[in-house]
Amino acid sequence: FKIPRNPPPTLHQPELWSDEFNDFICKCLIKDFELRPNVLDLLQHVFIKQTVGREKILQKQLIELIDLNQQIGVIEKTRHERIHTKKGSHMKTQDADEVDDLATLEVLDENTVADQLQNRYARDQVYTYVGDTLIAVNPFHKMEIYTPEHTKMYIGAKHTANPPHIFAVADTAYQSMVSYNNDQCIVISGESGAGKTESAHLLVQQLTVLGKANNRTLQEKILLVNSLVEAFGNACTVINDNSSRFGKYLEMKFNGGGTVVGAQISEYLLEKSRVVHQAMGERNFHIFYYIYAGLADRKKLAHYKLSDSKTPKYLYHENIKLGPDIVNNASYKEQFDAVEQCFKVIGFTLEELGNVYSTLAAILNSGDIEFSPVASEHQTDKSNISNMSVLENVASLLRIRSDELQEALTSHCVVARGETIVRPNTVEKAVEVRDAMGKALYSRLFSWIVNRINALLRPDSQGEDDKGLNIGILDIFGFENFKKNSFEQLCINIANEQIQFYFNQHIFAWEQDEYLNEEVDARMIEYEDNRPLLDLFLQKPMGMLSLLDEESRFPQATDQTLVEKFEGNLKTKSFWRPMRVDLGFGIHHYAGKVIYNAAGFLAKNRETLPADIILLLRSSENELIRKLVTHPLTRTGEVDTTPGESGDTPYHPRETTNMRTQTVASYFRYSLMDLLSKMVAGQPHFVRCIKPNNDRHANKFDREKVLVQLRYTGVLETAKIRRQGYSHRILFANFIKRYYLLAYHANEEPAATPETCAAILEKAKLENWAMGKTKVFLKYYHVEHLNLMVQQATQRIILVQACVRGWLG
Ligand code: AD9
Ligand code: MG
Repeated sequence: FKIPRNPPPTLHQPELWSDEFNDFICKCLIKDFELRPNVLDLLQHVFIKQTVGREKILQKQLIELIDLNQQIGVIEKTRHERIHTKKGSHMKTQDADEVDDLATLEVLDENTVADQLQNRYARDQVYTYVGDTLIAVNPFHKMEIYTPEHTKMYIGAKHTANPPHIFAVADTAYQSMVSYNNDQCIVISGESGAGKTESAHLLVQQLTVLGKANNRTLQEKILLVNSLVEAFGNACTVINDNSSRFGKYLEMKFNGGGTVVGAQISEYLLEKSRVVHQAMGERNFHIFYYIYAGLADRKKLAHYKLSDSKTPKYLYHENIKLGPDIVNNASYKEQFDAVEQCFKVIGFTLEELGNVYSTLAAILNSGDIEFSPVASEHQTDKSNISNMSVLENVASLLRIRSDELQEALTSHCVVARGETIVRPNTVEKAVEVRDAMGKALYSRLFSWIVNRINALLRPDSQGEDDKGLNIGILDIFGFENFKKNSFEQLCINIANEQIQFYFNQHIFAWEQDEYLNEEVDARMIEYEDNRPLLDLFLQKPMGMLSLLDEESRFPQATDQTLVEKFEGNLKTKSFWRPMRVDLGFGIHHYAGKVIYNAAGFLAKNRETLPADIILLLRSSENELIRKLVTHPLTRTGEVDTTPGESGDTPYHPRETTNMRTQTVASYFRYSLMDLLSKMVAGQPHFVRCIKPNNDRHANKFDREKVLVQLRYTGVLETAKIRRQGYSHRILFANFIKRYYLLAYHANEEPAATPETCAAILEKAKLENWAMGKTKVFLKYYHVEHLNLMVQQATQRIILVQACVRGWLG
């Protein structure tokens, strides 16, 4: 930047300045560019009239002022300083035509956007703004940009003062919560392995600092929550070694003063089928490996009826054939210690921990129960347990009677004409019941842990009058497209479809509606509306999930009749039947075409835990097991989101009258609605994660791959609407309440009219805003500028007062 040779003309009476003073002002300006308006204003309002001939005193006072200013931290680093000193030597400097915000690009097309991202990525600048949305390209290597210095650097700083960063998103959400006194929600999206979960961690990390958790323990606990639930809810997939297999909405709770006071998590749709079966190249949930290795390390395997020489079936896969592969894995052992530490710090008791381990061990053992067919007089479809010792082990871990377990696995009761008849289970059916038990125990255990965490981190003093504020962070499983896609992928992809819809609504639809209503002139942007696709899935009664439910009610239905039903009813281009794929059907998702295989859809959707098993588990002498099945009619993982009545354990699964018939699909629909209702309550912020390549390589930018993601996430359209549109719409009265200080005296009460608003905006020297019928329409950078001005005005008042007090005293 250029040092002004002469003071700007806005200053009164520059001819009165001596050369010496002139020089000094120039030095001040060099010392800190951003301070300029402060210095000028102060000169104008406070000093000028009385300072002719008193330059020396003034110099001294200005130096004090600058020091004070620096202490308060008002001063922002200039761009110049930032690029050359802050980032350290490994960072290459930014090219002149590179921009931090894509919405400011002069040429706005796909290639320019891709070029920008690629060049930035090449010099490890993985974050880029598109207006107020953040794009995060996965670096796939550790970066030195999350240090305590960075944390500090992004607190209360203007977006343009620092390079784009995930910490800035946390800051915007926090400042917005504090300034406007409303809830915020940060939505992180992107395909599997794009970096959502990592981003969520970083947000929580920054928010705990912003929320000045004065209670160190609380801060520590909140930071551990993510690691703990991820040990239970994440697993290694072919795409991501730490793939989230559930959706997570973490709400950080703040009091009215902006101090963090607690946290709550909601979990959605744990992919529990993984407990009993993993696709090629994939693994079970992390915790099973951790506990297996950890218990071996402590010589406790025998206590939990596990053996280090024989891998439990549920953990067995092509790379791990032998128990020792797991038990000798040092990293698993470390992780086990870490998980245990998390449990303890968060506040779980040793007894609870022991119960959790027994439950996990029982699940692992149950996978090894084997059945063999028994030929009886009339039929051959009875089954028997071929390894009774394993059954005994499971029963002892679950603290139930083994003969009853045997019966519950190998037979079932049917009620016919008022009479209860016991029918034998085929081997196939027995295996199904065994697996259903493992899945149900695991997902209920997961829900119990989440609810326990919530009870331990619930803010204690939030009464009716102090509802408090919260910032929610949504991190779900990303869009998936495998070689073979099943019911789980369908659910995951529908959830992503819904999040995309939510994004579109906020960025495009609602914004454009409001222009029309408020008669504001703004160019409409074309965007890909995925509403028809959501209808295809969720509409009643002819949407895909409804059809699936309907078919699940027919005992004679098969996966084949299901696909035929889809084909007969879903008349849209987004659905088709591919040739030569039995049970196959294709969906054209917003993020691409996926071929699903309907094999097992009906069974997965119906999936109920037999009443016999539930009754048996309710008789357990283990308190935890009893708790997990206290409400016998609930479906697995189903948790009421309203707080329970009893204080001790808030695990209160939702009970409805038709639970027995509730399917996975209808629960899924309910969960999605529940999630949305939480999100809609807050002001949203978006983080779009981009995966630069499929090989998880650092420094590899697969341009085609990125382009596809830019297309389906609507980055280009977002940039356009952010440049042309107005992301903030504030009612006149609210706008004036917050910003009148910039144009009026503190004791004035200007009328809530468009004229007052315009006066403030003009005083702030802003351009390109628009005035609606009831609201002021602002661009995202206007708001940032206004907020900073309010902050500076307030601080300036403090400074001037301090100076005046200094002269007088
Ligand atoms: V999934 O939908 O849950 O399968 P995510 O959550 O989008 O997926 P995740 O955050 O787990 O992806 O990131 C995948 C991997 O990318 C991580 O395990 C890291 O190795 C890597 N990653 C992601 N973000 C960063 C980062 N900011 N710095 C360094 C990162 N590495
Ligand atoms: Mg994840």
